[in-house]
Amino acid sequence: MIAILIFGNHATQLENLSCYIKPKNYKHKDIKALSGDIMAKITLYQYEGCPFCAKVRAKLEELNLEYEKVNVSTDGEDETRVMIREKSNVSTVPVIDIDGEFTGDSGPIIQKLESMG
Ligand SMILES: N[C@@H](CCC(=O)N[C@@H](CS)C(=O)NCC(=O)O)C(=O)O
Repeated sequence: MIAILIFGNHATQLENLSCYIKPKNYKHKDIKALSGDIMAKITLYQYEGCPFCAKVRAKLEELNLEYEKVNVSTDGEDETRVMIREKSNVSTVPVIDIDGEFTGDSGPIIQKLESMG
């Protein structure tokens, strides 16, 4: 059994130790957050009522990943729609941007998120 006392700056040392202390059922995200790493920036381009988008939102929440939602226009010629189509090569929503890497289609998006969890 190891007892750790935290006084002031010693909290930082504890954060560093988090690389080695992996509690049961830890999530990679928790360890990254504890160790002070920068989390991936995730933006989901979606329609609120789209079932494929709902599947992706559910996965993001299940994995406890923070993300920003952008509700896009139904107009395929809208500026944001054109941008996500060009970057993902997919003309439907959902499209996800993970640190500048765009992925479309709920199946591949979910696979990608699971690989990060
Ligand atoms: N196979 C795609 C299907 C996605 C899809 O059909 N999305 C609809 C909205 S629910 C869409 O974007 N339709 C074209 C449009 O509204 O411009 C996926 O799983 O993500």
